[in-house]
Amino acid sequence: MECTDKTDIHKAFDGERLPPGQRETTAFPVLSKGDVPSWTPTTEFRAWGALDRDRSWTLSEFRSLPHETQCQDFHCVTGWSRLDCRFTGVPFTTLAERLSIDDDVVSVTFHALDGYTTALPLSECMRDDVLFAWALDGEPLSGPHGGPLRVLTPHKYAYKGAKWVSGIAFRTEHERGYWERRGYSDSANPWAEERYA
Ligand SMILES: Nc1nc2c(c(=O)[nH]1)N[C@H]1C(S)=C(S)[C@@H](COP(=O)(O)O)O[C@H]1N2
Ligand SMILES: [Mo]
Repeated sequence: MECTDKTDIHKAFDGERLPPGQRETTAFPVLSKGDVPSWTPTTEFRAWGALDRDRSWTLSEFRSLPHETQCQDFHCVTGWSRLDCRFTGVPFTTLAERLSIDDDVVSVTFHALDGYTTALPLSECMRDDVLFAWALDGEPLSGPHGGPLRVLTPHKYAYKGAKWVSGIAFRTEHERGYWERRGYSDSANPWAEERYA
């Protein structure tokens, strides 16, 4: 399968491929704050906030947006990294091109069906490797790993990537997410070992 390689992004962070304090695993552990929520047939992915108008996509509409398969590394703040994950999905930048984002937007909050939230500055979202993905290694993303739709943020610890993502809010002020309010770093750069606030 054709795969755009994003496994060299560590160079831009002056770091090794395996960030400090991480160990490589070939397993893919599941880390969720609670049970796997269900995506019902009426659930839509929504974009709202400081936009010219709110937008929504059904899952099939979302999957018909321009998408690609990327090779990405995945770094969990608890110390494991899974290298060479092949995720298929829509880049944040592709979605952003279809929105009219107000000039005063500074931050995006990602909302998930389990009540989880996480947020990133808009500038840290505007990367083609920030992916809304529905497949891993050629298979549909499993429920425990965030299927049918999750976010990947390979430039951050993985808690910045919301599983079961149901929407994104464009905000004129940054707000902290679920783990960020509970002591985890808001900047979450793996190569600077920004684990805790
Ligand atoms: N909606 C939601 N997204 C989430 C979480 C969660 O509990 N709920 N956990 C985060 C954390 S802490 C990590 S490390 C990764 C884990 O992804 P995985 O279970 O696919 O390994 O998802 C992140 N995204
Ligand atoms: Mo995590």
